[in-house]
Formats: sequence, C-alpha cells, structure tokens
Amino acid sequence: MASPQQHFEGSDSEMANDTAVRPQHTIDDVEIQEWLESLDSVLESSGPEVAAEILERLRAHATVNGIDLPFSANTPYANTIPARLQPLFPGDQELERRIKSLIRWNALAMVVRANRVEHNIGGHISTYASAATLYEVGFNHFFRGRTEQFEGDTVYFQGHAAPGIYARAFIEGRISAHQLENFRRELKPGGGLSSYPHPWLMADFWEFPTVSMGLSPLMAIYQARFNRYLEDRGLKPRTDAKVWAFLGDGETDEPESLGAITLASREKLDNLIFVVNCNLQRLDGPVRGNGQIIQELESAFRGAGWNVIKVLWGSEWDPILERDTEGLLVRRMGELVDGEYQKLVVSSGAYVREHFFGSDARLLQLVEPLPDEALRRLRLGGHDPRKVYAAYKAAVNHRGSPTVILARTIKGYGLGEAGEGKNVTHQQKKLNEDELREFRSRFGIPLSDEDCIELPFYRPPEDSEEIRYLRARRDALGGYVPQRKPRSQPIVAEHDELFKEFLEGSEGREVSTTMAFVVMLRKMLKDPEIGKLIVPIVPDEARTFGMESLFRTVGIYSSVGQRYEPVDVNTLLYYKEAKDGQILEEGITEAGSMASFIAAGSAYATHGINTIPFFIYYSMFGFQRIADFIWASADMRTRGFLLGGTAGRTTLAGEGLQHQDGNSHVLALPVPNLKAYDPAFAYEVAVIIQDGIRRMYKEGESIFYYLTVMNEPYAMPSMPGDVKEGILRGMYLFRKASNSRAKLRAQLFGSGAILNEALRAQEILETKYGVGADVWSVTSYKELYNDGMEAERWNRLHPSEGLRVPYVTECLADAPGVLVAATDYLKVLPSMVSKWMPRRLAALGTDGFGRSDGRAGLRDFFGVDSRFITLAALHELSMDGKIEKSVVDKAIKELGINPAKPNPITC
Ligand SMILES: Cc1ncc(C[n+]2csc(CCOP(=O)(O)OP(=O)(O)O)c2C)c(N)n1
Ligand SMILES: [Mg+2]
Repeated sequence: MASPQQHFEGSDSEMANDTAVRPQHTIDDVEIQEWLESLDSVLESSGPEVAAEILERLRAHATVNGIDLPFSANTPYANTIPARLQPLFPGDQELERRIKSLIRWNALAMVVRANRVEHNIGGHISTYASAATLYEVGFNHFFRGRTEQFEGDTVYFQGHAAPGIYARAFIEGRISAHQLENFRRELKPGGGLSSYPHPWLMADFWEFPTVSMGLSPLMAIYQARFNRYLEDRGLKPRTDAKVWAFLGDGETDEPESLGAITLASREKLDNLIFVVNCNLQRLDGPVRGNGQIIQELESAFRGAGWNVIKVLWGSEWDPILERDTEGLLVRRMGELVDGEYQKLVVSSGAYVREHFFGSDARLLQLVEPLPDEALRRLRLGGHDPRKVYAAYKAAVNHRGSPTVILARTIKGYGLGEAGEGKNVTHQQKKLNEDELREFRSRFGIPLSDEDCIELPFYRPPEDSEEIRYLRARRDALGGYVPQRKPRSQPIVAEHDELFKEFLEGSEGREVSTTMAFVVMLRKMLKDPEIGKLIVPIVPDEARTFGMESLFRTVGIYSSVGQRYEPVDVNTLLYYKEAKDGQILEEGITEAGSMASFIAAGSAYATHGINTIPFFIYYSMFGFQRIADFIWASADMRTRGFLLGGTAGRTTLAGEGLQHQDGNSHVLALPVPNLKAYDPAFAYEVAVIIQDGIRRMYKEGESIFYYLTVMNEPYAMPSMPGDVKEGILRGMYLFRKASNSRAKLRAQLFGSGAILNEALRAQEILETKYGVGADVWSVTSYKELYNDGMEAERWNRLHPSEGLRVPYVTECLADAPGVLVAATDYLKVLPSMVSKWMPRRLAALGTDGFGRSDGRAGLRDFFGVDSRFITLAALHELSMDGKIEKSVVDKAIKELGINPAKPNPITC
C-alpha cells in the first residue's frame, strides 16, 4: 500500500533526483498532532458520522485544489472494530478455552496417530490449529442447527480443518473413538473418517465438499443467492439464516474464490459471511511474503462492495493502542510485509521489542512497562475469542451487503517447535515426545507425561462442566452442526401424461432435440406438481437454445424485479425480469451456473425442498471447463439435469475448434453417479427425463444426469414400440434391415444426430451393396460400459455361479454380420464396449480438433457420415472374406471418398 507521501514523491530513485531541484518539506509532527486531536474532539462531541462527513468534505476540497489523493480501498492495518465498540463476550471464556483445548488435542492426536499406524497416511494439524478459535466461537455462539422451526445456518468448513471438526463431534459424542482411530482409513472394519468433507462418504455428517480450493467460496455465494431465490419465489419462508464459508488465505488465489464476489454484493447478500483464516501461509510458504494478503483482500472485497471486518490484533494490544495517541503503532503495523510478520509472531519478546517496536523510540516507550514475556504473548485477533465474537456479531447484524472477516492467525498455532508459523507446518503430522508434552502443557490437557505420548483421545466425563456447557450451547443453537439431513417429500405423480406427446413423434416436422427439450421444459414448468420446483439455469445462452419464450412465461429471476422498461417490451418474448422469476439467467459463468445447479440440486437436503435444476449450456464449456465442480456436485449427491446444448463435434456447424464438442461424453465417464446420454430423438429425451425425475425425486437416488442435445433439425419419429428399457439401459434396435435375408449382414450403431447417418448408411448398404443392416440407437455408452464392467466383475468374483451376461452381449446375441459404430464423440466410446460384442467392431468418431464448416463438410472431415459408415461396413465384410477388396475400392470411388484425406488427429 503506497502511503500518500510515497505517492507524491515517487520512487526512491526519482526522489534522489528531485531533492536536487525541489526543496523538501517534512511534515511537522506538531501540525499532524493538531489535526488528529481536532478529529478526536469532533468524534467525541459529534460522533463518527459527523467525523466521516468532515473527512469526506476534506477529501473533496483537496481534490478541487489539485491535490491528487491516491485511491485506496484500504483501511489501516488495524481491527475494524475498535475496543470501545466491542460487545461483551457472552460466554464463559475459560470454559470455552478448555473445550477448545481438548478439541485441539484430539485433532492433533487423530492425525499423529493415523500416521504412526500408517506412515504417510497424511492429514493436517496446522490448519485447524490456526482456525480453532474461529470455529469454536462459531460453534458456541453462532452456527444454528436445523430444527423443525428453523432451517438453520449453512456452514462450509475449510477442507483441511476437518480433523478439528471431527474432534469436536467426538467431544459432542457424535463420533466414536473408533472412528477417530480410523481417520483416513475409511475401509477399516467399522468404518473410519474421510480425509476431508465428503457427503458421498459421510452422508449424515458432511453437507458440502470443500477441499478442492476455490469451489466452496463460489458455491457459498450461489447458495446464499439461491436461498433468496427460494424465498422470493415463495418456496421457503424468509429467514435470517446465514451461509458461512470458511476459507484459507492461500485459497483466495484460486480464481473461483473471488470470481463471483461482485454477484454477492450486487445481490446484497447479507445472509452471507466469509471468514478468511489469514495465517499468511499456504502450503509451500507465505501467501504474500513481500506484501500483505489481508490488505490485498480488503481492497478487493471493499472494492466489490463487501462489508470487510478485519480482526488483526488481540485484546492484549488494546491498552497499548490506547496509549498511542499519535497513531504511530497503527502506522508501524501497516509497514511490515507478511514475511516479516510470519517470523515476528513466533519470536521472543526481546525480538519483538527490538524488531517491531524498536523502529521508533516513541514506540519503544509505549511498551516500556511491559516485560518481554508480555510482548511474546501479544495475541493475534483470530486467536482471541472476544475479538472474533465481536466480528461475528457485527457480521450477522450487518444489513445490505455480504461480510468478509479477515482474521489474522498463526498457522500451526500451539505447535511450538514442531511447526508453529514455520514454512513446513502445513504438512507436519509427526511430533516427538517433547513436542507432545509441550503441546499438552500449553493447552492444559489432563494427561501425564507418560500417557500423553501415547496420544489417547480424551473426552471429559458426560457430567463434566465442559460437556454440560458444550451441550447447553448446542441445544440453545438448535442442535449439532454439521449434519446432513435429506428431508424433502418425494414427488408422487408418474407424469406419463406430461411426456406422452413426445413419444409420438413430430409428424414429419423437422425439429432438433434441443427444441424438443425446450417444449418439454415448458410443459414441465406448467405441471401442477413439479412446475414450481423446476429451476432452469442458463449462462447467457437462452436464445442459442430457443428458450427465450420462457422469459415471458416464467420470467427471469431478479431480486429487485425489473426497474426499467425493457427495450423489447412491445414484443411477445420480451426480456422479463421479475422478483418471482423462475429462470436463473446467470450471465456468462458456467462455474456460477454450476454452483446454482448444485444449490438447487441439493436443496432436498439443505432445505428439504425438491427443486429440479435443468442447467443448459454450450456442451463444450461444461465438463471441459468446470469438471471439478461437477465432481463436487457428484460428491454432494446433487440431483438434476445437466444439458450439453449445441453438442456434437460435427453437429454444431461453423463454430470451430473451441466450440465443437466431441469430448464431453468421455469426460462424463469418470463421474460414478452421473448418467450420461446422447439421445437422438425427442422420445428418447422424454423417456430419460421422465425416468430421471422418478429415480431422483421419487425414489431419492443420489444420481444426476447429463444429456447432450443438438441443434440439427430433423423429423422426430415416434417411439418404435416399447423400447423404454433399452433407451435407459443404453441401446435398442431402432430399425431392422428390410432385407434381413440378405447374405451380407451388418449391425450399425449410431448415437445422437449421427444416428441419422447410420440410417442413411442402412439404405445405401441395402440398395447399392446388397447388405442387410440393422440400426441400433446407442443412447449411452457409459451405461453399457458400466453394465459390462459389473457383469465382468461379478463373474470374476463368483466363478462357480451362473455367468452374468453384459447387456450389450445380450442385445447382440443373435445379431448377424459385421459391426460398425459411429459417434460424434471420440472413438474410444464405442470401442470401450466392443469387448462384449460378439465380433470385431469398427468405430468411427471425431477424434481431433474441430473445424469451422458445415455439417456435411465436418462429417466428411472426421469420417462419420453415411458414406464412411457404409465404407466401414464394406471393409469389415471384406476383412471377413465376405466380399472382394475390389468392391471396397470401387465403393470408395462411388461414395466420393478421398482416401488421401488427412487424419483429423494429426491436423
Ligand atoms: C484446487 C486445489 N489445489 C491444490 C490443493 C492442495 N492444497 C491443499 S491445502 C493447500 C494450501 C492451503 O493454504 P491456505 O488456503 O492458506 O489454507 P491454510 O491451511 O493455510 O489455512 C494446498 C495448495 C487443493 N486442496 N485444491
Ligand atoms: Mg493460509
């Protein structure tokens, strides 16, 4: 932060030149003192508002007179809440300290013991050690549990602080010593504890996965916004429930962490509180050794319109600050860079005196009466419950904007030589005997020298003061936190009526699957049961998908309604924003949209409301861009539908390399509870969505869906008989060969828009080459793959029992001829199920970079059109010796295929 003086005088080297020509005017201390005193007297006589007004006027006056005041969004390096405005601490501080110490001990014991049993099993001591007070003040005074009457607060715990959260749950009697014993060894009999918050693994405990840094701040912002959305739409009562997000200062370097902070202030989310644990360190070393992370974050958040509360200095500093009438100490506090502070806070009192106060004789004088020991014990704000309480209280009472609390702490607090404030502390998980005894003594754990090195978990008796106090506090606050409690009412209707029309085809009208989906969505929005629960989410692509008609019918959500007359008000489909609008039009942020999807798709647990999100986006910018959010949503058991629009490498014409998606179905493979479909026809989309709603919202399955929808229009056929099961399981016979008695036979597999190419190939093969080809719609290679893997696994583990047959094998048991698959995605998709097919498979796909061109050109380039499918079938037949090679050669010419055409993978 440049001081005004630096700003006027430029850099040191410029100054050296300047001094020769310009007389230096040093600021007269007396003059400054007079200004300060008159401000103090205004403050005393007329209060802070008047003082602020005067300063504002002075600033304006200075500007008019040509004084170029540098812009700064910073306040001094001091506590935002001065001691005199601090509320009384309502708790029993001594008792809370004892409880906190026990939690510290158990957290440490858990990690150290786990690593004694299994070398390098990992775990973190230092993060929680620095954050213990931040959490304990929350647990004892702020975090409200979910009750029948009140929805409770929502807390995102910093992932690496998990040991402390477990240790508290142990003291609360919610987690057993056996579980603690098996921290990070979840596969042990009786279960263990997961390394970090994972709702997938601890579904009754953790609510939000936070350990991939940067995800939780963004998710918390959209969670807070979604809470408002639910209220504004009348889906839940308006409450003062808060969303708390605890994050690391290093974590704020992730672009996602600060990426949506202006949304929070724009939406005036005063239900949102960030607590940044500013221990000034990350994993390798200081976050900003040469700067000040707290000041940097303050200006970013203040600039974005947040309420910023800095909690830098503990109560021990208050009397010293009071004696400092000249503001020298605060100035000195702002001079040090974080690298210096990191050292200072773990140094001896003599060192602090010399290196911190020693910069100015007047500062030395301020602390003269204090012995070195007292200087060593000057605490930081984040370790002082009174300061933290004051900040939290101010945060929960603050109105009109979100709050961020920047709390200064020491990483590895209390670990002493074992790692306090050291650069290696993040990964410290072993303490020697002396270090353990020291920790034990420092925090007053009632264990003997011999006992403590065994690291027993320690829980005071049930009737101890500590346990009674802790239980009383949690009772008063509505129960334990965290707790995950899905509690929504299952949907009851079957919705056959709703989806029926889509099973009947478009009667020759050419529509795309996207258009069909939008019509479905419109119908779902009108449904008496699920209509209000549908949450359409779109990142500025509604027009791309033809969804603009929904603007008018259900409105775009805006917390302030519409304060302007839209430019297109006279048109039918005008841009209608409304307070009870249903669409979340997120603007150009796939990450933010995904965070909304997560909030809506997990509302069944967070709020007991079965909201059904449909997040539709440019398919290339889904998995490829925000896969880690998708992974987290899977962990969180989020329900809902992701729709990759404008999908298919060759189906999205013109857009070229960055847009054309031939990847997402491969990238969807790793997400275990995600169902991924590439439907070709409207009825397939309808069957998948209807069944998805049933499975997720009626049966309560922890799954979610990915569907690709395309913008290529074609006539939608009616459903050919009851193929629902096949659609859902991944494949079904769509159209049999009309010449099924032909000698030459083939099975063609197509998905999405490419299915039409297979159908055209079927015709060519029949009419020109006498081949009888059956055409299958493969709706999901992922389903086929998982099914095949499961059969294989079962067979391997149960060798004497009846063989299970993969569904692919079952489908193709009597299917004659050669096998050819064509997809708009990578060839690996069909290839991965080929081993369960009766014969060799020729797989055509779109591996390589896309191009800007029309569909026909693209399908020629990648070799996935009807001609290439025909060629592949003929080639396979020739390989089997069923036809002469010359027939294939001739076909290449007849089909107009250029054999010298480059391979898309290498060009
Ligand atoms: C996306 C991501 N990248 C890297 C990591 C590995 N990692 C875990 S903790 C950590 C340092 C955390 O520092 P900070 O956010 O300051 O938290 P502290 O432990 O200091 O409170 C890193 C790099 C991660 N968990 N997530
Ligand atoms: Mg840190």
